[in-house]
Amino acid sequence: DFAIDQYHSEDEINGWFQSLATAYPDLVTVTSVGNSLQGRPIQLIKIGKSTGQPKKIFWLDGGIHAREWVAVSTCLYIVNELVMNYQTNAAYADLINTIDIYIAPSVNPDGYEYSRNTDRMWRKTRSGPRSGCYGVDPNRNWNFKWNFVGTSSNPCSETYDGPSAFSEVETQVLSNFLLANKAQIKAYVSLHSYSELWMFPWSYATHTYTTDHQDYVALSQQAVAAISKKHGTKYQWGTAPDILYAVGGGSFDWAKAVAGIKWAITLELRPGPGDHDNDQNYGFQLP
Ligand code: 0X9
Ligand code: ZN
Repeated sequence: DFAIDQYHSEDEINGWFQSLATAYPDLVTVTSVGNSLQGRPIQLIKIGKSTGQPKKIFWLDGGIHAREWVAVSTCLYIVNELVMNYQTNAAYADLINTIDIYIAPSVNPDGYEYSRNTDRMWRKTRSGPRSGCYGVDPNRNWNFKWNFVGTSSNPCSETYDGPSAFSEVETQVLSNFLLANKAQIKAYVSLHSYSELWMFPWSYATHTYTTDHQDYVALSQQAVAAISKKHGTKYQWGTAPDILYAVGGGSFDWAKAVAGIKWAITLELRPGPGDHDNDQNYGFQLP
């Protein structure tokens, strides 16, 4: 009775996760990485079969920007897909037996609820007011290249990076969780919208690449080919400054530089950026 083709509230998501934990106790564990400023749990669902040994972790999060609802829904879709088809899909079963998949679908829950109930285009957290304005951009608030580029020190800006790095309790608890589990986490993937982009470090400067850049190139080519094969959508790939714009204090540079996670990837989901795309005019407000 959980409609996977609809957008859902925090309460609905949490209720569904609890029911999955009850129905699939050997497959699903539900916990939280901590609470938001307004006291909402930042829910985390772990999908994996216990082997009695520490397993590698694949991390996926969504909703760091409040108005990017499809990022939340895509996390939920993946949860549903894995849990419901585990018994019949050998590839899923193999994945779930081998690694643990950690999915945090809505890592800015106060912002998400504010976007659902009050201001559809809300992006930031809900801290403040500072200078009469609310919120910090949680994808400018991490302590790597904080306040360096693509950011603002004005509390009224959409890309306000906060009074200090990790000023936001949401980025604090999330980063602490990632650090505590960094030995196991092999991939950090963060979902945003929109424009159909597949991005990897470094995002703080143009033409600035990691030492394993060739690994990222090879993976990205395979990934966008796989995406295209499914529905014909053409994702562009590259570093954020090379294909979008430079950003300091973002989560994925931090995941690579500070937590030392091998794969750190940010996607901009649908709709696409251009005229070729029938749904491009919806922007963040994808039906
Ligand atoms: O500006 C952003 O934070 C992202 N675009 S969005 O329209 N979803 O706001 C791009 C971020 C790319 N870089 C990192 N994630 N570090
Ligand atoms: Zn975003």
